[in-house]
Amino acid sequence: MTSADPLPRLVRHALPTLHTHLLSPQWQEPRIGIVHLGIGNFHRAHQALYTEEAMLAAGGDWGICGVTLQGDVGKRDALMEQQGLYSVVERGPRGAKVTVVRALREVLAMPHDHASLFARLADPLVRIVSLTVTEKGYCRDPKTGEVALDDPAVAHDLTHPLAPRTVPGILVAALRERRDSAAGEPFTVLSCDNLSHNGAALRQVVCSFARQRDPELADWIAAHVAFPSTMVDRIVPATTDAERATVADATGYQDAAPVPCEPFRQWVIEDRFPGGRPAWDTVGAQLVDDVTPFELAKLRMLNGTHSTLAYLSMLGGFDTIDAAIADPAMRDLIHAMMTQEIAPTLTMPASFDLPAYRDALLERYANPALKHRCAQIAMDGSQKIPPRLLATISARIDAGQSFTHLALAVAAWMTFLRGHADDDTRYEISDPLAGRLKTLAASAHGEPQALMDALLSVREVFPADLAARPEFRKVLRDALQLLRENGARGAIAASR
Ligand code: CS2
Repeated sequence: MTSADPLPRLVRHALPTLHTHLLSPQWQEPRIGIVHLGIGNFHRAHQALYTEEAMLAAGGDWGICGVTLQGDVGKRDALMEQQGLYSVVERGPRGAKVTVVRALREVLAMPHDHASLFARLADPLVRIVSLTVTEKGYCRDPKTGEVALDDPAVAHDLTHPLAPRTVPGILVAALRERRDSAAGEPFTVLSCDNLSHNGAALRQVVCSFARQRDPELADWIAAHVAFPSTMVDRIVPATTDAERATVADATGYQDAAPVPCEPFRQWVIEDRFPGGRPAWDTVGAQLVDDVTPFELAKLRMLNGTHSTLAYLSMLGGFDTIDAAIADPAMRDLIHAMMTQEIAPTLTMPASFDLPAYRDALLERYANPALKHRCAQIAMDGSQKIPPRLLATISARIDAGQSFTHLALAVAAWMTFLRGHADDDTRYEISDPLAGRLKTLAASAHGEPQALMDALLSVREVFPADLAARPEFRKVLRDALQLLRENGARGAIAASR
């Protein structure tokens, strides 16, 4: 081969030459036992790896069929040309570790592969349907927790139940088939998104969708389908050419879809799987009765500070999380926010060390190799702000305690919606409510009180009772004023 020849593509018959990049040389191709909706980077660097390790440790047919719900045939084809193989590039302070993952057996793109997906979902070998579809994928009405009937995609699925496009529509159609099949056995539905009480939240959305058309089916789902909650954690940025180059150098193969991630990972799962599950507990996942304390700690400590870093950085001009946390004033602010405002709202099992959890987070953020872009975390703020920041603020107000740092984070999001940094650099706002939020923010012409009044009226984000609380309004207004007068960097310095 000359240097101009392209590298061969990563495919299964190359595996024997790749043993230094495999978790173990032994491998028996499993049949598909899991359908995963939302085959993004997170799943591929987290649950898919745990699942491969669990199969290596204890066997089982838990191969994965991954589904993209956005019609992303490019992603499907890239992964299928590699027969489902892809590499995880773990980037730590001591360099990169490349692992080729084999657990993914099939990739489908909805709506194109509708028939194949429903054939899979009807297969009794499929005992788990897991999801990473981001907050907006749940089509939830934030006021009631039920399916959002005013969402046009939900309305479509209710009138075309055999051609669903939404997550609740797909799950209900598949569960109906399972109920009516000879075995009559459902699958377990496993939400792996960053929502509070993600299993219960998904159960409510699915049951309320089913109830619209078929109350008996809704009752059957409520009685027979398990929706365990989980807390998932691993920082997984978007793929760049750097990963493709790292994989090519390390393996000599071309991987069109590698995934970067940090070395750390954690998974806490409620152990309710009537149809069985991979032996995730043997490979580091914690199987517990109640995931709530872990989920709240992660959402509030990690995701809450991540969003804070993201919005302050978009205004103040830090590109990546490691650059932001390297700023001493920003680090002090995030440390103080976790120590003084977030940690006291959490009730953890005795063995859980919150100060150590905080320090580990700060160290993870400082990872210089990861290059996690703030713009990525800043997406979908309308979905992320309530569980990550507002729930903590409500808990602080209820306890009569201060929340100035948390309010600064919300103020930074509101200010971010104007669409430019303090130095006037423009950026895009990516959010399901982007159009409305941008119009509301623009109508305030930068005036703190007007900006606050306009955005607090968005009920999808701010519950009426919180938006009306005088303590909240006062502290938030002061934070908006601070940002307006000093810019983000000045506000961060003033908050130390
Ligand atoms: C991040 C999360 O993009 C974001 O909003 O806060 O994806 C975060 O990296 C993960 O939840 C870490 O487990």
